[in-house]
Order: sequence, then C-alpha cells, then structure tokens
Amino acid sequence: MFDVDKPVAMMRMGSGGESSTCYVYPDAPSTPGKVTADVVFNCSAHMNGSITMDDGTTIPMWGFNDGGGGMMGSGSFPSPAIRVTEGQIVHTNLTAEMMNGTHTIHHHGIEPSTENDGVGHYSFDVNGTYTYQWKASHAGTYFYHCHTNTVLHAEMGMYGALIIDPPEGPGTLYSGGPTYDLEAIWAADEIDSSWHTKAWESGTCGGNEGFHSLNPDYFIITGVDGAQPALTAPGVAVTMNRGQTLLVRYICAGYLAQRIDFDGLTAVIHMSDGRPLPSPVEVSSIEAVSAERYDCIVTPTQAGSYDVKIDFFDQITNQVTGTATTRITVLE
Ligand SMILES: [Cu+2]
Repeated sequence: MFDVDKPVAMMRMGSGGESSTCYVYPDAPSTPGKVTADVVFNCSAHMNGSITMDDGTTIPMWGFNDGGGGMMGSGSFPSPAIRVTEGQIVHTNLTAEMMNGTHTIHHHGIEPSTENDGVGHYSFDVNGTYTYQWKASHAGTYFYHCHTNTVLHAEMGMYGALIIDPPEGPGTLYSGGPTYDLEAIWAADEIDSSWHTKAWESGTCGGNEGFHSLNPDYFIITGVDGAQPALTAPGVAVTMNRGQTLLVRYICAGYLAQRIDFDGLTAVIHMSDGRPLPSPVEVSSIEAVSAERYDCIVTPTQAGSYDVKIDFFDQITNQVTGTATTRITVLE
C-alpha cells in the first residue's frame, strides 16, 4: 500500500551539490536545433512579488519579470501575457538562478519537443538561462506556467496568458473565424494563503507540506481580488457599447473546478483549448476544470450592468467554496 509519509523517489543531487531538493533536475543546456526566432521574450523568474487583497492582507506571489526584452510589461501578477502571431518561431529565454529556486516555463497547449516543453522531470529545471524554442502553430488562448514543483509554483502565481493571434491580427479569433471589438482575459484562480510562505522546494523530498489540502481563502480574476475590486478594476472589468462584440478569453488558472455565469448574457463559445469548436455553442454559463480555456463572444443587446460570477467548487464536497465577480457595463 502506498505510504504518503515516505519519500517516493530517490534523492537527486543538484548540480551545485544541494541535497535538500528532490524531483528537481537543474540544468541549462543549449537549445537543440536552435534557429533564428521571429519574436523573442526575455523572462526572469522572481519570487518577490505580492498581491494585496480587498481586506488589506498582502500575500507573497512569484512570477516572471520582463528580463529586458521590453515586450512583457512590468512583471506584475499574473506574469505579463506572451502574445504572438500564428506561424511565428518564438524564443522564450528564461533566466532562473538556483539560489532563487530553479524554474521552467511550460507553454501550456503548445506542443514543442521534450527539451522545450518545460516539464522539469521529463527534461530539466532551469538553473541559469535556457531558450525555449517553439512554433505558434494554432491561433487561440493558452497560458504559460512554471512546471518545477508545480503544485506550489503554480499556486504561487508563476503563470501568465499566452495568446496566439491569427495572421489577421488581434480582432479576429482565428483565421476565417469570428471578429471582435473588445477583449477580456479572465484567468480565474483561488489562493490558499497558508501555502504562500513555503520555500520553493517544499515537498519535493516527499515530506508532508500539506499540499494535499487546498483551503483557499481568496478568489481572484487575472490577479485582482474577486471579492469587490474585480468589479471595477481596469483590465478586468469591461465597459462597452451596446452592439459591440466582446471576446472573453476565459482561463481556469486554479486547481478547483469553476463555473462562470454571464448574468443573463449569452456567450457563444467558439474555441476551447486552442482549437475551434466544430460549431459555435450558445451558453449562459461554462464549467471548467484546471487549465481549460474557453474563447467566447458576448454581444449584449441591452444596455446595463452585468455581474459575471465565477464560482469555485470544493474538491471533496463539490459545494461552492468561493466566488469571484467582475462586471460588464454596457452603455447605450
Ligand atoms: Cu517555478
């Protein structure tokens, strides 16, 4: 019988002789088959961010900063979006130093070679700098995240949106697909603040760090507290005119199952997980599980204020354990 209290893997020594980390494979090789990229992102892993909640509590967060490429914004939480055009060869340069923890970047939903997949235990965790080389093959909504000690590092906020536009550019969802006037990127996530004081390698040696028990106390949309601030926060809440089309790029960025409810508005799902649906589906709500993405277009026909509610379901009881809310304001 499986004994959860015993380490389940051999100790793996880090390249610097560290003996306290297991399931971590630090390396920074050169990229196999490296070619000239069409677009380059420079990311450095950081572990010094934070998010301040509506009740005044500040919670430590980790993430990826713009490492100087000038294309990734200021490095807040969530990490800045990576946005590219279908067909491009992309280099994501990750810099991570062992003293701050090894990290990776997994471009979720992209299908590169094993070395470029950023799944540490299948290849390596980055200690130094590594260039992830990948091709943006299919327009759609993805996200990227760290895949080192994933349970903790993803919870700590090491993720950001990854958008691939079709050759037509922003405003068209996929080549030959629907167009849109405005866009919202809603990455919904829960936070268990008790996890946010852990060391980066916590739990990698098989000790019980409590990661089997997620008890979230905050619920967020794209890095903003969903208790109240997300109702009006720029970049999350939407103000639009009646008759305009809004593309919602909905990313289930947490561990709990979720349901987004559009408060009476009709959402037309056109894509899921980076692929068009065989035919669009009209819904009033969408249920999603961890890492799923849905691209849906909302075209309000009446002016008003619509509070879009994202419920989070407890893993054991399946009861709603928290809710994050944002708002679509439709002007006449
Ligand atoms: Cu990490």
